Amino acid sequence: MVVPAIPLLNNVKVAIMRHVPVDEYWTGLGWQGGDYWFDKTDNVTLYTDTWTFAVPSPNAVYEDGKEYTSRVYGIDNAGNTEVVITSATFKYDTTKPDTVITQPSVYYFNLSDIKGTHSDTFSGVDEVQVRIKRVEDGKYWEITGSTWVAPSNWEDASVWTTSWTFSNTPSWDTEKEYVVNSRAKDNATNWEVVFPTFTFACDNTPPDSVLLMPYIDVQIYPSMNLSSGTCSDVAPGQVDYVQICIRNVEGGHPHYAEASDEIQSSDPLHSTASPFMITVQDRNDRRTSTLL
Ligand SMILES: [Ca+2]
Ligand SMILES: [Ca+2]
Repeated sequence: MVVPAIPLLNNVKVAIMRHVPVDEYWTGLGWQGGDYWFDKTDNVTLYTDTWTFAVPSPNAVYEDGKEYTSRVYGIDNAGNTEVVITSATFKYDTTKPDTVITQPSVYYFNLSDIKGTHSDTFSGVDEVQVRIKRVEDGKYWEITGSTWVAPSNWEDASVWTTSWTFSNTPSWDTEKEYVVNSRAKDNATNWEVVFPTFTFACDNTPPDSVLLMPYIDVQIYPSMNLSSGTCSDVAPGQVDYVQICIRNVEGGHPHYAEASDEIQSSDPLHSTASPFMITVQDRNDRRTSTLL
């Protein structure tokens, strides 16, 4: 014959309090100023040495961002009541956390760390993750195998007070596009769902330029009101700007001008030795200079 386990306690009393606007107890129907205790006659179930409490109408109890206290005490089979009431105060948080990607902040980049900020209302950020996708094949960066995998893969970032950093980045292939996402989990285990996305291209290849006017093999001109040439950068890299230096080899100082500007110089441009330097820079600050 199986003897049913007898609870060690005769009864357990449980209460839920809220503190705003004032201390009140949940009755199952509403809040009241005086004590209200649930027990084995309603929502408390006793087992041998444990108990459970089914919160009545829980959706009506909890409000986002509010603080609550659970209180409990036991009564033994001899009728003795626990003197010290056990209580636990907790916050209810259903507001999702938020992250922002601050680095990279421009389309073209060449860097080792991805960085950002985080915030959360009520419980605070517990964890931040980063996901890096290689656009070329749609695969995701995985630290463990130091490889790219097909299934979506998130990796942990280091979390600071209001910021996060991710240093376990892959070796970026030049002229390739990547997409980075970040997301946070708060201390109430709410995950950020609408997370930020940033697309960037790693560009380690300097751009190129060709000077057409003055042309290198024609070194004597009657006048030189306009200089021109071509510039290029391997896609998806782009030329940021072109710079031209005109040097008077007879002792003058170099003159610089943006390519979009009209170059005006009082210096004669009929030198026979390297009077021009042309510099072109792409949007990742990679630069090529050619002395003509
Ligand atoms: Ca939250
Ligand atoms: Ca480039």
